[in-house]
Amino acid sequence: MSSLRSFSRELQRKIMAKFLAFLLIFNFCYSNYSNASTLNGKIILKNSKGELENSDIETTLIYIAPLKNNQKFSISKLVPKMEQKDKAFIPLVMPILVNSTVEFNNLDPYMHNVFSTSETKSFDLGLYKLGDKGKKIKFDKKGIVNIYCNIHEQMLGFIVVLDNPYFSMANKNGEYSLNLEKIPPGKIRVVAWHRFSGQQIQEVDLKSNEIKNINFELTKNENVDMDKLKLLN
Ligand SMILES: [Cu+2]
Repeated sequence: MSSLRSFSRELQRKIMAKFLAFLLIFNFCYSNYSNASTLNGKIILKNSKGELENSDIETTLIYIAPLKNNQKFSISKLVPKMEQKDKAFIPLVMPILVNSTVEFNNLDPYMHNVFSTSETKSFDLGLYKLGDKGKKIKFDKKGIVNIYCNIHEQMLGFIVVLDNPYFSMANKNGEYSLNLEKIPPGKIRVVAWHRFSGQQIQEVDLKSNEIKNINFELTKNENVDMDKLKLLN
């Protein structure tokens, strides 16, 4: 009996040792996998004549093209809001992670309607006025969704549905900063997108814990067909 007890103690000890070794290795791999790299940069926007045209530079989106490592990302609990104010969609360009839900609120004292006929997501929220409870749509496919109002022809917004959370809008000076936490070192593609210029791509060989500077110069094409904008695959 006592030999059986000591055998079982021995077994427990071995299992515990294996478990501790596993924890140690797991922790090592995981800490190697984490990456505190940051991308910073500046966007310059020019017109077709080559002159600086930075008036709507803050509508430039910077994102990381699809990563090849099947990483899964969790959706933020904060519901992003696209508002209708002074006959415009605010923000004009809204990047979100795929499967996020967006709330649409009318802040004007008159009716608006919100709809899209985009391949990525087509929907129609009908007419609604100030104070009507925010209407919500889930975007379950990546791509660019053009948003319109059928009362005010000039209203156009974009929801850009991306498959990773590494995205940022430029600020009024054209600067951006992207925290690349948890992207493993290796080659990534950084994309700058403006609705008038299409996309510009730069490949970056990312190392662990590095701060990199990537600048973009985009040229506007005022004749671009807004209904044919596409994301990079
Ligand atoms: Cu409207």
